[in-house]
Amino acid sequence: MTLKLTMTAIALASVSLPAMAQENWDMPLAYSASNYHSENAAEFAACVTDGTGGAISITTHPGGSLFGGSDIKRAIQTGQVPIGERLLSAHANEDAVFAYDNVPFLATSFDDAEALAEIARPTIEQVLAEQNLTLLYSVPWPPQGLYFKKEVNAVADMEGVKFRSYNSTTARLAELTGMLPVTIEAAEISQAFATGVAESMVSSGATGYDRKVWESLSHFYEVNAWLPRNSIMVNSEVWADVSDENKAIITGCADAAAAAGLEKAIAYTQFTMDGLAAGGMNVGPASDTLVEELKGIGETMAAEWLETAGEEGAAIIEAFNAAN
Ligand code: PCA
Repeated sequence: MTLKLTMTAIALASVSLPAMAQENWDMPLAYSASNYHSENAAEFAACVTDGTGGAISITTHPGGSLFGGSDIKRAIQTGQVPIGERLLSAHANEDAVFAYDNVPFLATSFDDAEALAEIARPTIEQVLAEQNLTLLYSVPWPPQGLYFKKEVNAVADMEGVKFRSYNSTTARLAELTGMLPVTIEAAEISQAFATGVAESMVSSGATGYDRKVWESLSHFYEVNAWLPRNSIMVNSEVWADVSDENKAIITGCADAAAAAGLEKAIAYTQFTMDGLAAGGMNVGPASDTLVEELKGIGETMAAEWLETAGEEGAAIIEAFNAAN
């Protein structure tokens, strides 16, 4: 009797299966599983999987395990994966406007970073659309500060230091401060610092904490230079095939993830700075001299960005300044 019932259930299930299209979406992430961006993406994935009743089931792959950070955007564009997360500013070589969130000292608080992202969003969406990508949501990193393995009180102290960069803006910062940039993904930095390939970086307390950089570095200077963002994008052809009903569910999950991600970023800021200090690092504000010098360099970088980002870039900055 039981067997018969089970067999009937199997028969029914197999009859009804073809009618219910089920898709599995692999979602590559570049950062460690314990980082709040990755945790947030996992919650987003669960929201979509539950919300669509399993019709679209998303599986996250953190830590660069499916694709490394530098390959994720192309993988989504070309349909190797339907969805993924990427630090868009690392693609400023494709369109300078992608680095709007790396203009030094433009937006230095979470509130300002959100306002700037809101203003830039239509432009970013348009550029992404031309690349077969649809933006779902973006989440900020905490404010960017400077890491060293020695005390640094002025730009002169940075001369010749090997500097880990994560995009062209950070590489340019290294050049303008006399350092030697080498591009390394976050997933690889613990090793880079341990082996001496790099001995400095600009990043958040979050990334230093995630990668336990106190094992190699000694100082974190709060600079609040900018708050770069991770963007979650879906392949536009895949998106076009999603039913209107599921699109609404995914967009709802994306809006919730944007809000939750922001809250997580804010909470993670102090938590990770405390964690760096607990690991033995000197954590504190940069000296007045260093801040002044960095602001001068920041002006140069902002002017350079405006030159390459053209009218679209200028319009974003003007709208932001007008609102602030
Ligand atoms: N962490 C990322 C990007 C910005 C940040 O805070 C990184 O260092 O790669």
